[in-house]
Amino acid sequence: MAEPSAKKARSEFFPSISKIQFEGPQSINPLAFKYYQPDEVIMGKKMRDWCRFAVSWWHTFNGQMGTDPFSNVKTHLRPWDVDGSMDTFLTRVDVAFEFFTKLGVDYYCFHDVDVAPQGSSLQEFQSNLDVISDKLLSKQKETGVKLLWATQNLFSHPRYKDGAATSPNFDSFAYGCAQTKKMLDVGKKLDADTHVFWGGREGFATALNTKVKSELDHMATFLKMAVAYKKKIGFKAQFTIEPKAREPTAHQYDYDAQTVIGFLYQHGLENEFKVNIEPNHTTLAGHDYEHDLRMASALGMLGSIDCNAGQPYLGWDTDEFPSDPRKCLLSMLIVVEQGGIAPGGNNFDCKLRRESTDIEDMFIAHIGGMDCLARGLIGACKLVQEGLMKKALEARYSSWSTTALAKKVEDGKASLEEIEAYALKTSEPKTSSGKQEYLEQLINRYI
Ligand code: XLS
Ligand code: NI
Ligand code: NI
Repeated sequence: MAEPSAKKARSEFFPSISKIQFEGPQSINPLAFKYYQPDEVIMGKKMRDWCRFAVSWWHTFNGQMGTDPFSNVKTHLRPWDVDGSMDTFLTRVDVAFEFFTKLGVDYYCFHDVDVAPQGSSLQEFQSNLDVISDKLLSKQKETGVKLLWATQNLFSHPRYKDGAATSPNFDSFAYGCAQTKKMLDVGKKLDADTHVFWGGREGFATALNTKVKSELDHMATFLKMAVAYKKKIGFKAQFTIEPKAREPTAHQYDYDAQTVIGFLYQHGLENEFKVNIEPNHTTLAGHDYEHDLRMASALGMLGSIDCNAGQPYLGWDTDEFPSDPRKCLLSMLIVVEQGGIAPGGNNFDCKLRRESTDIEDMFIAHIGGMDCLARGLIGACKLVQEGLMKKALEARYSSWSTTALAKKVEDGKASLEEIEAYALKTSEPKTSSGKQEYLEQLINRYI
């Protein structure tokens, strides 16, 4: 397959935009950072290493580009979106790396189908991926931009209409395995830090036609084979599963963080996978924005973040750029408390609104998201360093550290009988205030 012409490869796709600079919180320039200073060290780490920002290929370069459930006609018309040829896909690599470099982002992520045309057979798709990944590799070397994660799209093609790892059709399952194997090879070639498994259509529309137990067992087997292959080829990436409660199926298996973590333990996969949390999915599960980040982190399973936001008035996966400082503070607080997010990161599984049609909006959206999370990081570090929240938390649980029997309970060495004896000789418990309003007021100090 021919490389794009030298003229195309050299040309600038964003000629009016130069490298985005930090101008400080007083700046009103939408094309400048107000908070994000990549090399600024805060609590022992550079901001870039706390945040590990990544651009998502599918929403930014060739996703649905302004389509929504009510129109598949694109509103984001880009000059490089010529056709479905290899030439167009190769040009997009130049577009993408110019974008990453000007934005100053260290990572990117993609699905197989985002970067290469599928052609008319699996063989053709694989060889297209070989050509494209050669170019991605040389661009990575040239720019220093790295791959946060790659994944296989096992949900768009009609063969996956009933799922892939949980398909009732074995051949669809087999195609899903082939795509996965190939993407593990590509991930290794491009030195990806993690590898994401989003279940896509792993779930069911109705239980009336579904062998639920067999499907779940097939999914576990699929994941085990992926682990085995990863080890065989010496691919070091952290595997993650991305939970999602709804969409596309009415009943998604990977409902939320705790469901996925339970599944991993059930199948002895808890040391092989972590979770990639998308807060927009968390809200679809009926939880608060940062709930799954909190649960996953508390259980030592938070591996990476698809940092986006939903639209509560719509109730579907709208993939908006994060712009709420309170939510960003609470998310970054979890990252700071667990000491970082590496080898995962914050990838923008976010898309411009259908109405946002200017090319510069691509930059403004990412700058806004990066800045909002950087601001959250700064606030979170201050909150942790000042220690007031921790003090309130410790006070609330103090009886667990001041009572000898409580320690025995935590060590799993106490019996119900001895606790009964303790309760019988202890006067009515004096509980303390939960201090929710105080803490809500306190949090606002760091936003
Ligand atoms: C879809 C998911 C998807 C994953 C990657 O809702 O968020 O974009 O992040 O397959
Ligand atoms: Ni996602
Ligand atoms: Ni999503």
